[in-house]
Amino acid sequence: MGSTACIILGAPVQEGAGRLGCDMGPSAFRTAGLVPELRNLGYAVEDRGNIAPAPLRDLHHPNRAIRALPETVAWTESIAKAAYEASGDGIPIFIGGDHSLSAGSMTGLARRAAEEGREFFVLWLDSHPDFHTLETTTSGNLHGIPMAYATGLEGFEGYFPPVAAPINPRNVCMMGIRSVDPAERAALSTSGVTVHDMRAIDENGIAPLLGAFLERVAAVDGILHVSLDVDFLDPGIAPGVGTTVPGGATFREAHLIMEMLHDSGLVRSIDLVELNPFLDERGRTALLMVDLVSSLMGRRVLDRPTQSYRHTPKTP
Ligand code: 6HN
Ligand code: MN
Ligand code: MN
Ligand code: MN
Repeated sequence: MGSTACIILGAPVQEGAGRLGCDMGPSAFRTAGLVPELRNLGYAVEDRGNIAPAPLRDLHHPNRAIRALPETVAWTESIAKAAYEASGDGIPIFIGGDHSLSAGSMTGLARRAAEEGREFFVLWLDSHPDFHTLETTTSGNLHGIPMAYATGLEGFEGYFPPVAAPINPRNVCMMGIRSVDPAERAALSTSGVTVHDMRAIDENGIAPLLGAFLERVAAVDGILHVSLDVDFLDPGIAPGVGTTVPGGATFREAHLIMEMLHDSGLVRSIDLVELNPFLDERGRTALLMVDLVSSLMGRRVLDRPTQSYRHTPKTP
């Protein structure tokens, strides 16, 4: 990834979350030094500023729980467009913004991958699967729907933009899952999505689980997108998020994932979502997220790659 450009795209969407504050996320990522950190690693960095939502349309859904449908749809439209465009220019890094931004980023990126004739994969790092449809959400918070939408589940037609290239659920690997609503559990069980909950991480460790997935991506020369929700991390190290769930990934587990991802050479785009600076403590969550990105983009402790479960890229 060293010679590639990083394209920073701010997406200050907060309407998908249950509480306000994620609109300050892009500023916090910039304040925490994301751009200089990437430049220090040798990347050319282009910060394209913040995306604006498309014009609002008057939309109503029979599920009365749903909140901010026109706003979330408008953001999805504009983010998908920006994602599609940026993916032709370098490695897009979306700084959110709540997780509804991934409805746009993943569909725009998957469309690009399909046009290139490449298989699109997603590593989903979150305590939640975000696998609700518009029918099944009970909170009505639309940061709970992006994976269902991007994998082409039914019920979004007529509201959200049509999905040009639905992601194959078999190409999705979720890690860190520990809060699943009943309707999500039912939908996941027949979906083909690989779900590694916290118990799977406790019993196996990160390396074999992630290593097996990376081998699958590499085997077909796939394109890998990483979607990192702050609440994947344990609240003790990452308090700056509205949906904390106890028992999350440790500092060491999260860094190991990032280092393995870098060594794989497979990552082509990243979402950094759900950072809520209003809930953070002196910027520590923002700084930790930037620290993780640094590992993902190539910072090393020693001048050698990780020793095990290393995918050797076909072209050095
Ligand atoms: N996130 N499943 C819950 C809901 O309200 O639908 C939580 C969603 C969390 C969303 O993690 O981005
Ligand atoms: Mn109305
Ligand atoms: Mn999420
Ligand atoms: Mn989450």
